[in-house]
Amino acid sequence: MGRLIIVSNRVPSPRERLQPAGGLTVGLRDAVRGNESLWFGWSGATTDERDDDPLPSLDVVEGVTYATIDLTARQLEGFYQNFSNGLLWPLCHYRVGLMTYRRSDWETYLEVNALFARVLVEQLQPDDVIWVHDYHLFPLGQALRDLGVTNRIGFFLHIPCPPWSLMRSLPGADLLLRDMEAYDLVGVQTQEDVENMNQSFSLCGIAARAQAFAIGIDPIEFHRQAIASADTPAVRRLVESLHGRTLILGVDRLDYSKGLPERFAGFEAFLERFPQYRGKVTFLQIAPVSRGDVPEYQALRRQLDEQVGRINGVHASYDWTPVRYMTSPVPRDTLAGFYREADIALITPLRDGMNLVAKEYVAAQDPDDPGMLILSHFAGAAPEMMDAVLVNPFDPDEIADALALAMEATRDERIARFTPLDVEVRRSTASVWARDFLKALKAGLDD
Ligand code: GDG
Repeated sequence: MGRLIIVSNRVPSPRERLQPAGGLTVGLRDAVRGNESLWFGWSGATTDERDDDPLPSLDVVEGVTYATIDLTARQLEGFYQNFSNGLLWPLCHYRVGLMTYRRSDWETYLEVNALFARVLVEQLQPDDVIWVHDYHLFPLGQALRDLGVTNRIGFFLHIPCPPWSLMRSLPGADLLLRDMEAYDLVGVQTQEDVENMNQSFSLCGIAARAQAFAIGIDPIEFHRQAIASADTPAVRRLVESLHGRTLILGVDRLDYSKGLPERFAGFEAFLERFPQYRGKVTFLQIAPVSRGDVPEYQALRRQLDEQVGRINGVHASYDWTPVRYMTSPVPRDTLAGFYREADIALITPLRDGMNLVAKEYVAAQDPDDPGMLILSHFAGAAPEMMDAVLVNPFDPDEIADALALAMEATRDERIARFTPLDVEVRRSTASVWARDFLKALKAGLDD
């Protein structure tokens, strides 16, 4: 059996190599374990301009070889900050108004993909199976084919795929999509993404087809972590600080796709329309800063600082602060304990590929006394989680009504909603996702 080659812009940090944290690293842990594997990508560091292709630095941890290269500051800016995060990210999250397009960034994006291909090809063996991840690397498969690579190559898009009517806002979108013909399998998160991507393929006359593979988490491990954390100082301090108030929790990277201003507006509408709950609830929003060097993210951060300050200024009393807002990250085990203590999770992205936070919240609950999940229709997780309280995050009153419903739910009502969610989260795990994708990618190879 050939090796599994994983390619993603960032590879797990040395710490994550031993202790996988996110969906991608958790999902691939089983796939890479017991199989000779190589994980290739950017090191996270920058280097001076150079003429020659870099040699990757190699690190072997538990049988997995991590091969990484540095990028120059110019490559990082054009490929990563500008084209990937300043253009493809908003486009794929249906926010064309936030896109910034420059031809030079598109060229740098292609240049870095071609560089990745040239460095990777030196590492390849004939029966390796290659799995490319996410929007940074759309053209990588074609760049590898151009170098004569005939191995199986699969691609998975972690973020949403918009319909062609939006996709075509990107100058050269058809060229980007045409490169997908190089892949033997194109995976996306949801059926809606499949329909959108296949529509673009058909309209552009591209002979590729997408399939849905919903990513998940490791629910057994996360449940264990949540229970283990309950008795730690941080979780105890949070619980004591609530003085018996209901805890509403939000956890998101500080990103405009996550709908944070809309969520705060919804919480404010809740305080105004349901005054009986004033002083009885605490909304804790954890929003670690992300992509802080992109101007749109800086503007969002300023907007949230102002909005939270204003809500607390207007609604707080001398012994109650309605919103607790923090932009520094919380350690993962502590986070698991916070989820378990939260009575309500408020997860309202405007668009999200999947949203693993919703699945982590469910996995962390006590099945005999579970909390309530309020989830946006526009999370990729929503079609799998129809028993959550689903909301349209653009309507603050709908968020307010959902919060009131969650506040009033009896234990039986909470259990009735929770049980099917729990079944789904335990069924559609990260390892099932990786296994199903790789099975489809390798189909026919073993015959
Ligand atoms: C992309 C897609 C898709 C958050 N705050 C802290 C923290 N987190 C962790 C959460 C969760 C992860 O970050 C976020 O995952 P999501 O799936 O919710 O969102 P993205 O980061 O946008 O991920 C998304 C995903 O890829 C996988 O395909 O689901 O749609 O956008 O695991 O727990 N972790 C720690 N401290 C924090 O403060 N330790």
